[in-house]
Amino acid sequence: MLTAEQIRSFETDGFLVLEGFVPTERCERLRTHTEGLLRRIDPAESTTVFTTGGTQNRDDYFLESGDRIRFFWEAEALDGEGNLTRPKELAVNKLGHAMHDLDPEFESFSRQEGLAEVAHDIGLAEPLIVQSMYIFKQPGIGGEVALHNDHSFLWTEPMSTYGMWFALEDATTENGCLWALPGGHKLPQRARFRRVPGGGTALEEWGDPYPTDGLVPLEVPAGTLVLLDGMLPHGSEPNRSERSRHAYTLHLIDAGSEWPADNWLQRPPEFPFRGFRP
Ligand SMILES: O=C(O)CCC(=O)C(=O)O
Repeated sequence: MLTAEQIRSFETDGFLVLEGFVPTERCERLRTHTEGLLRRIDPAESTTVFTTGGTQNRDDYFLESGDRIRFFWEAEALDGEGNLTRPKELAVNKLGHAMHDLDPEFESFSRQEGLAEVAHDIGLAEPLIVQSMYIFKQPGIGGEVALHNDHSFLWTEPMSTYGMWFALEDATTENGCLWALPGGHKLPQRARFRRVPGGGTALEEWGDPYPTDGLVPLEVPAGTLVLLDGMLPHGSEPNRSERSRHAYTLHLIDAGSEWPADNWLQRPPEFPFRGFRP
């Protein structure tokens, strides 16, 4: 699926941009389907917001979402009492984290032709999809995603975490595209997010912060697939523009690696992680 040159580029940079991987009509179909899901959510279900930065102590509503489909609000969409200040469709930060196993439309997008081959080409002998997220990056209030690597949040022994990030809309520096540090996947691990005894989670950090010199914007059209090494520092800026920047992500690990019991995301034994086969 990938050429030797593309694999070399992924290994050198820690990311690879594949424009035109998904037909734009398929992106539009997923966006329309998700609009339907948003229409059906009940805002009374939760006041949980999703922001990054700080110690990231997540609540049970978040921690129980590994085998469900839950929604998380933008911080700027709620007032001091937790009331929505805008229509719910323009207030959700993201959906997560098991759409790929629970919703037929997401399931077929997540297991579309070509992805198993791509996962194999970047080094996953037996890929498992551990989570999915639909990220809205709402107009005006889409929150920043602080510079991080995905292995900090989805830890395996040894490191076998990879991300597949699909642009469902054009992503530019105006509406909060991804930024990445080419070659930064070779820097040492410097953080780990995990469940802590007594409940909740914490982000432990050590060593030097990631350098920000050398970060590059990944401005990509809808239909682009961006592959991310689990060690690669990446993030995105707030969206202060009038245009949304919808994206869908899958995170993968290798079945041969160990998934620690204190990772935030846990599945019951009767609902294990699955790979790309339907
Ligand atoms: O879409 C974004 O803005 C950030 C997504 C991200 O960092 C991730 O999926 O790991």
